[in-house]
Amino acid sequence: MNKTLVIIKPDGVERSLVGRIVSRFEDRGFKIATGRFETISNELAQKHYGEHADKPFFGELVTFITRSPSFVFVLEGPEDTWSIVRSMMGKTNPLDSPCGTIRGDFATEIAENIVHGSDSAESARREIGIFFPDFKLD
Ligand code: FUP
Repeated sequence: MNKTLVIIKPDGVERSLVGRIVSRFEDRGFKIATGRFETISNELAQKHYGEHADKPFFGELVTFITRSPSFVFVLEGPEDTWSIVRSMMGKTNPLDSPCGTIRGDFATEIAENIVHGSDSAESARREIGIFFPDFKLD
């Protein structure tokens, strides 16, 4: 699997960080295969974050991700691109993320951690299917 789903979340778009974040991925050698700005609907948010439906932060998470446009895109690179993207993002909690990672450089709060990236090849297939159902995956 050489593609992954990345979302620059509402906080990243509101703070005008899209160009700087996309540049990091392009500098690394990845290509944007498709992408768009989109205010994520409640329905898509619930589907995308379905694994967290029973967590105490779920309501806040859905409210956050739907509050204004995100930049949602498919990133293409070498095999296991999802894993390289995850290492560039840092940890879920920005305070645990080293400088040099996206979350370590741009965020301080777990609830507003700037970026989403698929966490496995299976998640990448599932999430690309949710946001770009017509996108041809090989
Ligand atoms: P990640 O894969 O790093 O995006 O993290 P998770 O899938 O575990 O969590 C999804 C999102 O839920 C995170 F990006 C932020 C939010 N979250 C919280 O707000 N509080 C938590 O304790 C854990 C996650």
